[in-house]
Amino acid sequence: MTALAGATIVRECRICAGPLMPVLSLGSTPLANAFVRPEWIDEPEPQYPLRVVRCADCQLVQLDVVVDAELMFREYAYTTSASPPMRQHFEQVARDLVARAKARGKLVVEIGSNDGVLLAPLAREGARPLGIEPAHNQADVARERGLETWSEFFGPSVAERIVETKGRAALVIANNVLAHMADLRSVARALAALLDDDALFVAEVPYLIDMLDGVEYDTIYHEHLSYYHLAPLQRLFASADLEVVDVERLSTHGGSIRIFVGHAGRHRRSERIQQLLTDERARGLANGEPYERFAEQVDASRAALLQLLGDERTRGARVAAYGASAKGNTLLNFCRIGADALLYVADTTPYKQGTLTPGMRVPVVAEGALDSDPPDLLLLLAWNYADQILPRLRDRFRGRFIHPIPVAHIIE
Ligand code: DWN
Ligand code: ZN
Repeated sequence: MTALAGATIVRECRICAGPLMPVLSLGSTPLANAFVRPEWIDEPEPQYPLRVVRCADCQLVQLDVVVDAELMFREYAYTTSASPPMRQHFEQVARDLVARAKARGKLVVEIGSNDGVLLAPLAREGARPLGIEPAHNQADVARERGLETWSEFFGPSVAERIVETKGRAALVIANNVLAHMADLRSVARALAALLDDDALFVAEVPYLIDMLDGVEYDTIYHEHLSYYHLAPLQRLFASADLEVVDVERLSTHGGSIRIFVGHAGRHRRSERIQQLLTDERARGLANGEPYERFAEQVDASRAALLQLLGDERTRGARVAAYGASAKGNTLLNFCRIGADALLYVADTTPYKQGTLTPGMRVPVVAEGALDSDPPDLLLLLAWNYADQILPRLRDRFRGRFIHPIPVAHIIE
């Protein structure tokens, strides 16, 4: 490990300690959720190298620059409830998982519970939910809603305290948070201690294969330390005598997998595990070729987006963006698209409105700007919700959309 102010450079794989090989560099960027408030505009924004590497042994794709978790997650702009599709998604997740884990009346722990978007439906399904959420601002919102939440980073000592005070859990859930965790092996050990004998750990993580296929380079930012496929996850959980027993593919966040994990030997193992492992092997990830292709596609994607924006501006089009997502900030910074090219970014999250995007400093505004200052084109920075956003915005926005990936294209 090597020090860098506010960050650490790691030299070995976070799952198996194997050697790391380069995949792609996206330059240096500020933190993707570090929206700049007006009173901070004269302050420098810390930037950190955004470098993707892969393990030569277990093949985990990961970042080798790890920004301190305290800097990224204690105060957190991303508010899950601000995205209506995620609210619906988590209603369904609560119904399905409480039934599958037979968790009615039992302790269900959610790691990374944000503003309680899943804790609330878990309670309605009759479980006894406990949220673990390091971001004080988000944990406060959940507590105000009457949802018990501890403002902590999950790990062995938190697991121990939960077991001491509440017993072991029937179900532990971690959605879109395993990618944020640096010390994966101690998290796996903590899960082993927290799970009851026949309990399940269920996690949703963005899927590496979907990122590669969709050229979703914008999902790379410092919060996302790992870009998972199933094979390295299996190895991680085996290190704590846990076993991945089922897997599903999901469309959320540009393509994710949901893994089901239990104590080794306690559950029937789904055939879907072997199928997905076979598919993954057929990709030839170990020979590096898919990553070389990805790096070329990323450069081509940036060039195509800049060309399209340049052509439209030459024609006099007024362009704004929609969805001040974290991934949008990777995209804007990597492509160097700033306030000279975009009027604003409209977003439903009150916390982000009135700020500037990190790095490129485009003003973030409420959706009302689409009426008061209508653009001709909207660059979709939350393309993962295109199917929901486009029909909804049609009432108030008559212009065209730019969908930035895999290759920038216009949607009329
Ligand atoms: O892991 C992470 C993922 C899951 O969520 C985090 N590290 C941070 C976050 O990533 P993101 O910010 O790229 O996620 P979203 O969900 O794509 O962000 C969408 C943004 O767009 C939010 O700021 C909300 C906003 N939005 C909107 O303005 N109108 C979203 C919808 C659906 C809308 O209709
Ligand atoms: Zn490894």
